[in-house]
Amino acid sequence: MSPAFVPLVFERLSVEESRARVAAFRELLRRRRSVRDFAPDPVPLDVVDAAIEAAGSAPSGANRQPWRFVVVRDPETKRRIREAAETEEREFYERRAPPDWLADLAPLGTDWRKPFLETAPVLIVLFALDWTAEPGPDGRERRHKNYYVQESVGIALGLLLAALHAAGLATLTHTPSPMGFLGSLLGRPRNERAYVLLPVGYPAPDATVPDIQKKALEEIRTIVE
Ligand code: IYR
Repeated sequence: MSPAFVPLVFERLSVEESRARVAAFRELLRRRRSVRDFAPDPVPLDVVDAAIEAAGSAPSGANRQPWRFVVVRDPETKRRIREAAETEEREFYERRAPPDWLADLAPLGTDWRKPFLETAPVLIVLFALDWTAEPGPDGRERRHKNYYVQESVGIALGLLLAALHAAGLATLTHTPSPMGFLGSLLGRPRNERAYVLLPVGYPAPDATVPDIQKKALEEIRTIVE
């Protein structure tokens, strides 16, 4: 089967316009911070949905779109997620984490307690799909493999963080380790692997963030010419 093609929709910008737009985008993204103190105020579901649609525009291996975004708003489910996450995190901070790792985390002021998992009005659990179950010719379930799943889901996550930030919402990129409890707690199918847990909401009025810096351009960019 030959693929169908359509004309590309593309607006070529002047260099001045490019500069202005990328500078505005950079300044917007520079104000994004990982937030751990949330206000309990609800967030509009349609805003979250639009951000998920933005994330779903990400490129992916063979356009297989190997992701599922589970939006948790139920307080009881959030409570159970907090309980399970804190059990794992307590084990991490008190036993599993090597001293070097704990030293690297010290400037962030984190510990095993995760109250934000209940305070934030929304938790988005992003699942990565290593394969998709499809009925084969014999009617039995067949595994259709996905490609570059880590890369694809990582790109979608980046777009989701940017979209939620652009919408004026705060997030935390939270990875309780291990995250297997999320699939069972949320009743997800076997092919879905928890990738990240994002509390989403408005920051508490007295929220603080660690005084940390991003690397300068000279530290992260090398030119070959
Ligand atoms: N998952 C733990 C520990 C943690 C690990 C890294 I790497 C961080 O950048 C932040 C935290 C926690 O969420 O506290």
